[in-house]
Amino acid sequence: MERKIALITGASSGIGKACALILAKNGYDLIVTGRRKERLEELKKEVPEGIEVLPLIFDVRDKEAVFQILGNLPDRWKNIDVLINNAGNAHGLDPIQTGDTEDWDAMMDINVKGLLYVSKAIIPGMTERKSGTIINIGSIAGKEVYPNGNVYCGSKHAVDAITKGMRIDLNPFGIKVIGIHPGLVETEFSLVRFKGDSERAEKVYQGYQPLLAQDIAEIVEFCVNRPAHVVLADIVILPTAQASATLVNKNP
Ligand code: NDP
Ligand code: 8X3
Repeated sequence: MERKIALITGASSGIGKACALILAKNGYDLIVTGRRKERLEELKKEVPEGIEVLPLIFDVRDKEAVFQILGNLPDRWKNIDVLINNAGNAHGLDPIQTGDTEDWDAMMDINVKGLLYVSKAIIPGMTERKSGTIINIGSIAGKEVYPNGNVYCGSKHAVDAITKGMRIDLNPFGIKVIGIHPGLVETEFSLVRFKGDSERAEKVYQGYQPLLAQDIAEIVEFCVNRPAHVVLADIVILPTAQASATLVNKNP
């Protein structure tokens, strides 16, 4: 029997990388994407023997590159069973009145439009085969809004709405659409949000036990191993210390 194929965007670090590795352990061959080629080449060395990995280097904002690369996959890689739309980040944490338009562009272009472009490239194969699973990584920021989170929260609310829309439109094709919405996960996320300020980034995860990327990967593993008639449509996962987007029980 042919092995299943998963495509994970943003697999060069954090949640995406953990998802790639756990799916490899579950026997999936992997298409892994991101901008950092060397990271994706490294990931190839970490998968169990026999698992095949195809790294694809592109920026999800680059519509032409997305369609050119994903539209011309080698035949062996065309039948994607699981798509994980994970690539994304926050850029800045500023009040709306002083927010930087470049940060706004980055968040909307990567988190929302990038997800749409990749999905548009992959969905036709799924509708044709009448099977597939799409997992969109949203956020607690897509369920709630917090101070200075304005545009990032907007981008993740969009991901939540698009996920629901995908579930409705793809329902006649038997395609599962899943939204996973994590709270605080210790990854490179805050380092990117705070533009390389590692001291500020580390503080986000101090004084409590944040989620680990592996925790999200285990949810993904559970989702893809459900029987054909079961879809976990919408999942919010928080660290035990986090009660809401803004309430974290630090140093109890
Ligand atoms: P990381 O910064 O560790 O990973 C982000 C990934 O996205 C990287 O692999 C990066 O790859 C990729 N990426 C970013 N921008 C682009 C781009 N323009 N084109 C292609 N790939 C890109 O953060 P996380 O693992 O935490 O984030 C993964 C997802 O989880 C994001 O959507 C984030 O919003 C979401 N999330 C994170 C939470 C957290 O607390 N960490 C909580 C809730 C949701 P590269 O740089 O190589 O291109
Ligand atoms: C990442 C989690 O709370 O920083 O989406 O928005 S948060």
